[in-house]
Amino acid sequence: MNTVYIGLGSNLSDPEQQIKQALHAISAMPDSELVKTSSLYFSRPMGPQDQPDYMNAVAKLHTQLTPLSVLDHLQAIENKAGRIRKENRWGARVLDLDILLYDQELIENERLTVPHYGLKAREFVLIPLAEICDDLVLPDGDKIQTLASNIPANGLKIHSQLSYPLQMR
Ligand code: ROI
Repeated sequence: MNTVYIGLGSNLSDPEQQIKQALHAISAMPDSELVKTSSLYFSRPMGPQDQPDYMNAVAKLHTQLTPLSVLDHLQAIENKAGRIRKENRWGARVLDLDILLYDQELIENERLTVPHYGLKAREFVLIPLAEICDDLVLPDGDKIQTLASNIPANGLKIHSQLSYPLQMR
């Protein structure tokens, strides 16, 4: 059994619903169990500011799938949501699903870098991670609680709870 943390983000096409639907799809992944979700957060865009605010959340998954198989499933969920790949790397997106951590593994290949390269610089990742796992330690020994309490919140705020099992509209 492996523990995977997934970052979810959306700023187009009803972001709240995109994130709820994505969590529902993640909960249906084979050989996996969605064990915890953070609150749903409002966040200011990182990168170009001429795009809508984001909704972000993180989820904790137990899985028997390999990292690349998890990635395949997440990309299929993104594609189903209408995500167009090769769009502006820093631009608005319907749905972004990132593998943040896979156990304590360090993964570096052409499809995947874990821990996620942006993890330590993103308040919309660190603060929700600290919410659901306050004793989490990164592979390099950094404590999530320390990182989360030292990063500027940049307007990040809780929008609503994501109770699980999810209430689908
Ligand atoms: N900014 C915020 N606030 N949330 C995101 O999920 C997000 N995702 C991105 C970029 C464009 C870096 N900015 C973001 O990919």
